[in-house]
Amino acid sequence: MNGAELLLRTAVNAGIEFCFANAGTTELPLVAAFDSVPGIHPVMALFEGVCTGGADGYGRIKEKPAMALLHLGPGFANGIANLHNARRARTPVINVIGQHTTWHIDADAPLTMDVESLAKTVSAWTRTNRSAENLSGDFADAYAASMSGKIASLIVPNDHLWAEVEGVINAPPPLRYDSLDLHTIEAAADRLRAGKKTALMIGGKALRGQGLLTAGRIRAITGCDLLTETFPGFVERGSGLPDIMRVPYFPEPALALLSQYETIILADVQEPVTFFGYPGIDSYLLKKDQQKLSICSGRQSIVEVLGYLEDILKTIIPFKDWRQNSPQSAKCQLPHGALTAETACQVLAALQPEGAIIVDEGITSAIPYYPLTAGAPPHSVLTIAGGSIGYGMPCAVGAALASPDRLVINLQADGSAMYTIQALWTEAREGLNVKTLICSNRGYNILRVEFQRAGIADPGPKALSLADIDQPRLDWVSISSGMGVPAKSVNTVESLVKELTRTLAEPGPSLIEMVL
Ligand SMILES: Cc1ncc(C[n+]2csc(CCOP(=O)(O)OP(=O)(O)O)c2C)c(N)n1
Repeated sequence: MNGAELLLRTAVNAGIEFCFANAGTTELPLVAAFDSVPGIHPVMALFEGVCTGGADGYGRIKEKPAMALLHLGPGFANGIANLHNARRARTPVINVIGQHTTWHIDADAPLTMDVESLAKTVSAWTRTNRSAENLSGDFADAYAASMSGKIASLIVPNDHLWAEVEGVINAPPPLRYDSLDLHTIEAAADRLRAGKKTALMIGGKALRGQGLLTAGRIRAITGCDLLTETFPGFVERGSGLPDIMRVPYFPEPALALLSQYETIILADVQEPVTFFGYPGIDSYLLKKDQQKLSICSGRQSIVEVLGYLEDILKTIIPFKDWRQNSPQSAKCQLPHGALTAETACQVLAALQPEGAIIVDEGITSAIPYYPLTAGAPPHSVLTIAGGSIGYGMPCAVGAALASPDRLVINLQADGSAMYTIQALWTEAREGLNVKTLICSNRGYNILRVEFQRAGIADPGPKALSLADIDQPRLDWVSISSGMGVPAKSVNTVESLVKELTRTLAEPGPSLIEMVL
């Protein structure tokens, strides 16, 4: 076997199922090895941002890594923006980056660049492989590093991939958490039972499964509010599940929400800060006179932390049925009137089926969506964790591959869609169950909003030309069908209801342009 086969065997053994790939000459041995080593499905993407965004979407659903196969520094560079989102979403991802043959690097050939430095900007773990024999150990280490919600980048020289090796398959060690900080959790329990207005702000694995249910019970016991970040990587939501408020994007409503609390308990989330530095507004949204307690470092298990907190509280405060505080099934009603961002979100909230995965990159058009779905059938929501646009289209690809029996609905702003539009081609090629709803406001609406916030009531024509994407108008039906995904354009609520109802019942990808 050669080094590439050793690497892939290690990956299969660790549980890797998919490799989102855009390969070149340096990765050729790995490309060839997909046929000699069964077990990994290579997924071709026509731009590296789709590879990395796809791996992000997969990892958010599965809580384990997919591989992204990228070509030297330039290929990796094309994938960085979505690795940034993955890093912020704390998604496990393994990048395998082909490097020039070792003896060729000094020649400074055209594609040569400092891949390690580049990789380190987004990767918690970066290593350049030193010998073919080490490829298995290196991959196992990368896998282990990724499993704590990190990006791991393994740079593999081409000659090591071709080299013949004996090869022992290394297995990644299991994930180990640090022990809990019992003292701080007990202090948090004291604050929660003090009867003062308290928010428990949760992140990471507290937004799904057992962690989420425990948080819901803590709320029922103590009456605290449950919050999370503005853009959580993954949150389970819907009837029977605790409704988690997201800290609003703009600082004024964020401050209005957060200033109500005497105490904020941070459970596997960063202290909330404003998205940008706005003149006259502090970057930190919590004030000095507010108590803040961080009860979980990124290296502890948030599920165990919340479990311990619940155990303390249960012994002090009589247990109530926590479900009484959870939203009952209350589907959004279908709207009437013109097709706007508001009514489009209402249509989606009314029609989305149980188990749907909603990828939200609707930017300003999706603002009305989240509050409409607390009582919707249980579903999952993925958001733009790092604020780097172009995440939605590929994230939907990865989510669909991760869960072929669930429907993925991508609520997608038009400007952001164009960053990684090649994802449609991968959807068609793989026959993915992704329904893309394009919020076609034909501009970068966020810039108009920010102009207003900056006090520029009347931006000049050159400024407006940088916020307008209407000239020429994007022909979504042609773009989509040109990449193999059938598409329709709608401009009324009634036609959206009809089209969405029809396409949700059919397998395979489709796109609806919602002219807003
Ligand atoms: C990689 C990256 N480039 C640029 C930006 C700045 N930016 C934020 S939103 C946006 C455009 C949004 O337009 P669209 O996706 O159509 O959504 P809308 O504002 O119209 O709702 C831009 C350019 C960014 N956040 N990330």
